[in-house]
Amino acid sequence: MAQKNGKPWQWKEGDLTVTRTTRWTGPGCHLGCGVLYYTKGNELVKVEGDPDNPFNDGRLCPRCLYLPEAVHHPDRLKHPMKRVGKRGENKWEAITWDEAYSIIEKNVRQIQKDFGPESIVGLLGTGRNIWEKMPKLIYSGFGSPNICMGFLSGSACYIPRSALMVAMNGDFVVPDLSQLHEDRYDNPEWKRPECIIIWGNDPVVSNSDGFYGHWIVDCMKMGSELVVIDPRVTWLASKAKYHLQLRPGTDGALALGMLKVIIDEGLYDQEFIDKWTFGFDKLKEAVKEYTLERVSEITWVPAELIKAAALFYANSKPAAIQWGLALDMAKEGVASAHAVACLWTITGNLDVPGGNVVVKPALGVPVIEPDSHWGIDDIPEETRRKQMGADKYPLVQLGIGGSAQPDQVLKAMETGKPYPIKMLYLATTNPIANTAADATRVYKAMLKVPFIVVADLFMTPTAMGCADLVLPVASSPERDSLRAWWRPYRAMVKVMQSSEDIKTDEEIVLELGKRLNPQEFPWDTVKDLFNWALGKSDEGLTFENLVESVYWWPKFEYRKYEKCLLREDGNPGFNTISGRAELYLNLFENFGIQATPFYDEPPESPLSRPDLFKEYPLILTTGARSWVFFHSENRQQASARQIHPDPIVQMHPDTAAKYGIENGNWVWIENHRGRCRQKAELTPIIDPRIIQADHGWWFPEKPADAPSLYGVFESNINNLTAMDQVGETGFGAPYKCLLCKIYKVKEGEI
Ligand SMILES: Nc1nc2c(c(=O)[nH]1)N[C@H]1C(S)=C(S)[C@@H](COP(=O)(O)OP(=O)(O)OC[C@H]3O[C@@H](n4cnc5c(=O)[nH]c(N)nc54)[C@H](O)[C@@H]3O)O[C@H]1N2
Ligand SMILES: Nc1nc2c(c(=O)[nH]1)N[C@H]1C(S)=C(S)[C@@H](COP(=O)(O)OP(=O)(O)OC[C@H]3O[C@@H](n4cnc5c(=O)[nH]c(N)nc54)[C@H](O)[C@@H]3O)O[C@H]1N2
Ligand SMILES: [Mo]
Repeated sequence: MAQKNGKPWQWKEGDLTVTRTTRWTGPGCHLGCGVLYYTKGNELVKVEGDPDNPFNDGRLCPRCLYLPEAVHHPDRLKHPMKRVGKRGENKWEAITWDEAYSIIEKNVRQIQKDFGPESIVGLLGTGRNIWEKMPKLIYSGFGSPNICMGFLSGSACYIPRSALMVAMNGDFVVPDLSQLHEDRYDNPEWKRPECIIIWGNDPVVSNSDGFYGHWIVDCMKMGSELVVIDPRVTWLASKAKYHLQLRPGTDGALALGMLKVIIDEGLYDQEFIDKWTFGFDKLKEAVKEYTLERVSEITWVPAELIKAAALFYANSKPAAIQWGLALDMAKEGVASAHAVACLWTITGNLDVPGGNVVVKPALGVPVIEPDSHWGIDDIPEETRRKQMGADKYPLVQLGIGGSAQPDQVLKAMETGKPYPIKMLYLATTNPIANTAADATRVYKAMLKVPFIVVADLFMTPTAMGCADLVLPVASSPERDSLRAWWRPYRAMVKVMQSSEDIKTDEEIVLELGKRLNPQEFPWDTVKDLFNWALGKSDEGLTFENLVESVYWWPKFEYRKYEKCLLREDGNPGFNTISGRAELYLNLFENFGIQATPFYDEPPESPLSRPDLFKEYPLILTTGARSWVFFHSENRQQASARQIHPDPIVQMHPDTAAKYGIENGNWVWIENHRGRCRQKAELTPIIDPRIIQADHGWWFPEKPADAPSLYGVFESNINNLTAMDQVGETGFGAPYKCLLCKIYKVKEGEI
């Protein structure tokens, strides 16, 4: 493969070596920005954005700029550790990797024999550098069909939207801000969207799901205008043409209302609908009841604003929608996502330049592409049928974003039914600090599981409280690896190693896999594994030439449904049952799930639970992203804590005044499940009827041993969230639309 970008990938500056490569995890991140690592031997001295990488164009966020502090942090785990005291007692013994692998191997074999491999569950966090590899270890190595996110109720992150996209289009769909082309905004085929809707997403802070938020800022500079749908006045909302400040959890109603406006005004693309979509009549029927008056009442957004935004979107050509987590974090998040996806479909913005385009893994290569089922074929059919939750939620069988349903895994841990859970293998997740709803319930259930392994960079509350074995993992600049989230393909090259006894996730997967099922792990080294995977494409890619070229964009095509590029049978159309983009979902109909989009009131809201609302009169949304933290990570870092020292609950000054709260006061946030304390930030950016609370807090500076576990239950907003309030698909959960009350923390309570 020719070097495409002309610049060297490594050079010397004085006594520093500079390496152009990709940063991904750990610590966590969803992107994979181009960086320049400045190293001196095994020291990472500084990190800069790579100005010659079209992905991020030299820009970086604080977490990357502060990376040397994270990598060289004294709290990094340095050796495999075996628990020698009781769980939570903080008594550990450093052991060798050989001993650690032997302990895992012994337990896996014993559980396979006594209970069956399905009694082992693999738990992952979000979008870190293991999603493509861990399944191979769980499926081919452990023989278990169960892998899911770390007790994330309803798999409520991207998976509800993914399930919808798979049913509706057979593939994933993303807004097209030129990121699929190496020449970016200069690409002759690309068009700048006239309108960009930002829906339940704060992209300049979160850069979520492989989407770099500043691409929106670039488009704004070139003239794109925004519609922002968010209960808070985010930075982008303050610059939007229309800001729809809705009640949390009512996105489905809003989208249905906008669809009705567009349909009533005849602003849909009749030709595209006739030729390429399925079920428009049923959609028309489904939106009828969502009149502007009714939708305005549900959502709190003025009717004329809903109408203006809908008209602006439908009249702009092209127009794109960038959506976010808030859609997933409603019980029927799948149905809300469905309504939003109907907007881009009926307006003819699907798979056109500057609209919402269909993306597939470019080359179908394991290890590098989002292919979370690498190894599933090694599991016998009989064991596969035992996937946790698949009997209750048939979509789980499709294996969208994992193969087990987290709420059902929890129930099995608690009850031993349908079969007991005997081992958890956690990599990239810290459930009791962050991922799990109902943190104490999950903690108690984990204590019942006899054998738990955690692979992490740092000791976490979950590892401290529950693990029997902790494996020390390498950070991003310490690992050779690969990265693709659609496009581009990127190499990550190891530039240093902070301590001798750490290993990369890839090494652990390979070495453990070789012990447990050698014929399925035939590679001698991780690089051999990468080259085997890359060799499966016809592009002449090798790990070595990808390192040298830094990145590689496979060609991207628009209107693929016309060009026979989407279906396996080689026909035109979409990769769905009808061959069309399905406004009415045949797949859902087949499983007895509602096939048209609908609105479902949050299970705990002023309308659905007026009884609860009397006692808990505020609406609680949680987890808006911080510039300096990735979920529960980075809390050890002085730089991050300087910017964001304490857990913050945002509230309007009028709300604060009502409860006698002043800026900076510690307050209790409470509902019928539990409470936690955070510091009040008075701000006019939020509606007085809503508060927004941080997620992911623990305090590395507080006592490690139980019951404190680094103060993990003190400020944990997931003391208030519930497991098992999931949608009819098994996906979606109301993490961002709850009820609560607030009151000041009394003196002496801290
Ligand atoms: N710095 C940083 N970046 C991250 C992460 C991180 O922890 N830190 N986490 C990563 C992960 S896993 C994810 S999933 C993404 C999430 O990133 P985003 O998709 O951007 O999600 P959030 O920041 O949680 O929320 C986005 C916006 O939704 C608004 N909101 C709250 N409730 C509702 C609602 O009911 N409806 C609507 N329409 N809006 C609502 C909030 O005010 C917020 O501004 O970020 C990723 N990127
Ligand atoms: N209330 C509320 N709760 C939420 C959310 C919310 O908005 N509100 N957001 C939810 C969402 S969207 C998600 S996706 C989950 C995310 O939750 P997770 O992805 O589970 O994130 P963490 O709990 O921070 O755990 C990540 C752990 O992985 C380690 N780590 C980082 N990089 C690597 C790596 O490369 N290898 C290994 N082995 N370990 C690594 C970190 O040190 C950290 O301890 O949280 C959810 N929790
Ligand atoms: Mo997420």
